[in-house]
Amino acid sequence: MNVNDVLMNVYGRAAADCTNEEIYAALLRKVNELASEKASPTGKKKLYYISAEFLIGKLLSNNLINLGIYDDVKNQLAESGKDICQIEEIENEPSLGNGGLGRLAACFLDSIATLGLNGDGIGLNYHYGLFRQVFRDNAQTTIPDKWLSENCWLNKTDKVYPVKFGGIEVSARLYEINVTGYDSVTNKLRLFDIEGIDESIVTDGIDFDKMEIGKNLTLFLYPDDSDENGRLLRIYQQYFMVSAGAQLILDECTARGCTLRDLDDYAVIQINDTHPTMVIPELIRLLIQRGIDIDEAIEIVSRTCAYTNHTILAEALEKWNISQLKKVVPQLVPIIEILDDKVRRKFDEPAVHIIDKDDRVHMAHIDIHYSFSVNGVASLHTEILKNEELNHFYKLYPEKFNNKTNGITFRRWLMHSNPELSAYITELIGDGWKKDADELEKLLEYRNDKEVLIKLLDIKQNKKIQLKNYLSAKQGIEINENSVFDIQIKRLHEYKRQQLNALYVIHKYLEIKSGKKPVRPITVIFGAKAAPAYIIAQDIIHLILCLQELIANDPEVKPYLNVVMVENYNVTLAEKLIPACDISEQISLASKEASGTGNMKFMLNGAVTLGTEDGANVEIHQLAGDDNIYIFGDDSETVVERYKKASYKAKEYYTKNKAIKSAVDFIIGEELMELGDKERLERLFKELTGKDWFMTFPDFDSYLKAREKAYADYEDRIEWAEKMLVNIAKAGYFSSDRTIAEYNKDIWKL
Ligand code: 26V
Repeated sequence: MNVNDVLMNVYGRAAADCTNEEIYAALLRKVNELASEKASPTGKKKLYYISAEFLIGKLLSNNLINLGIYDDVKNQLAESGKDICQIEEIENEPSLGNGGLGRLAACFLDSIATLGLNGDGIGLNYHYGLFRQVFRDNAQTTIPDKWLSENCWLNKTDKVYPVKFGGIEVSARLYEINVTGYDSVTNKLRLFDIEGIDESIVTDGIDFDKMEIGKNLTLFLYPDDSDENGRLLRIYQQYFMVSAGAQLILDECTARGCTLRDLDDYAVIQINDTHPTMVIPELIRLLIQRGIDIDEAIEIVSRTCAYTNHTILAEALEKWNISQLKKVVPQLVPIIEILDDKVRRKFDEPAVHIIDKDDRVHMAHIDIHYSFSVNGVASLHTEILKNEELNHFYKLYPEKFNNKTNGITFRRWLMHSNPELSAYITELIGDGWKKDADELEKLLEYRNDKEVLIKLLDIKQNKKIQLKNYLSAKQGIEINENSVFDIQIKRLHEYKRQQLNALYVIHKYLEIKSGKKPVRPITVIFGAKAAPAYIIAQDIIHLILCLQELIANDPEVKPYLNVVMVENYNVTLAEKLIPACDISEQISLASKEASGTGNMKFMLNGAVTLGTEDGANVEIHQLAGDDNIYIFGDDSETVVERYKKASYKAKEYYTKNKAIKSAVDFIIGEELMELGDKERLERLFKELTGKDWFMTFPDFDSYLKAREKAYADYEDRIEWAEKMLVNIAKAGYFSSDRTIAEYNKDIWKL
């Protein structure tokens, strides 16, 4: 592609005479064209990956990389005095996801296309996505995040499907985003939107009239569901997505020659968590409508659908009341009742029934009984599903259960976010790793090569300086590039235990105050959004922001400890933070984090993990080896036992352990009370000392010890660089290309 030709064509001016906005708009159109011209995979069978979230991130650079023209375009722009990074800044990031689950779906689309597999994503086109986070008075506030604009990657199609709810019918318009594979085919992300959407009904932050389904349906991702109308709206959204999706799937399959009875030869539907579960009864309903009897329809659909579980947290496993479903999707209720009835005839055990004694429909139970595959997302997670959470189901259907350890796309999380490291790896071992990530192991040859290790440290330092400059320019945050960067970025949830990290910060603050200074300054970086209705999560953000302010204004502590919480943490920020990280905080309560994928991104970029034996950390530990990771805390068996026995008493740890008591008391001590909100700080204090449901205290001592050990080891720079190298070399397993190849071999069989 000749950039100047493209621009001359559109504007009659060359790059040097165009604004960054103009260049972005023209490149977007041209790249979209090039992506569309690429072959699409063919073949009888097609995968449909249905998900309420696709956290795709910005697409310009990603597409340029996958089309193989990134360096060329970058150089051409540079010759005209234009910086591709500045042009990237113009693009809005679509916030079509909450966190890991949505980002995983995006990595998967990239790998599906890269492997040349015939598979599209199906989801929703939320106009405002997830909220944009703004800090005010040391607290999170939320505003709409308008990402759609004239210059975005969404292409309108002329396909429209009717979707009927109890009482109202809407039209689902299909939009598409090209998904480019790396040196491969182009697939599509298909997003449905209602025709009558009305952005003007949003008032006061992210509030809107939840009753106006015909106007609000696709405004936000996961609107606050703390009230009944919010919960109903989620059911509306889910049904809208799966009904339009099911119609699209049947249309496409019949066009390819499917007779419906052989649907599973033409389609495989991967259900991403329980949000798209209604696709099962909806497909059954549509097949019945087209003349197939119900028993056969159930068989056909069960052979076509596969389910992925992403969490064992009870509160995240969706259950809808029959009364809610009767209101929103009355046509599905008789089908769900028949599905439940069939289960009851076969199995007495109430734990596996679909409709429970309180008339609640357990969505995951529909998935497990009526799909042919059930998978967890990391080895430990799948074992816990089989032996604990879903044990009743595992006993019924052992053959359905399988593990697919998550992965990440190296195109975005190394080639794009860390071109310096990427180029150096290629210099050392050639570029075969870009297609076969296992080749990264060739780096091990250099683990004792001082010159290589020094170069790795140089690259890290460079990324730290880049982050420093970025945060300073964009958020007015100042950090010291010679400090150790210790980073925890992920959704805010008590099970992820940002509060444990915050207690460490308080502990360190008190140590410094008492004269014990760290050898090297420490920068603790947080990034996290909290659900608006999740009060304790908001309180934890408040605590961190208060600590940030307190420390920034304390000349005695400031030179040694810096705490910063970046605002509106998203994919774009992750791309800047991860390459600059020294220590990756993965400190969830063992058994609770299904997998984690940030942990893999950090590892790939040469950060060393400080973590519990949870989720994919277990596999990171096995691969990196004891010397190249800092593991602490109770293991999942201990934690599961402690929950079973209900034996945990936070108060006992609080009264007996001096370090815990001092750190926790500080939350309601005068320094923070002066700065912060009394109600919030007191509530958090009470939650920790009275309940601490995610067991922060039992792991506190071992966390301190492991973190101090990591900081001490960091001082031997060459030995540390070897740890970095081993982590990078062993990260190949976490390529989503490997994960997708496994899905295809074991489940999809495309
Ligand atoms: C959802 C909710 C919604 C209601 C409030 C509490 C709550 C807590 C957790 C969730 C998680 C939903 C599923 C999810 O996002 N799981 C994440 O999936 C990632 C990809 O597999 C995985 O890496 C993360 O460990 C897992 O938490």
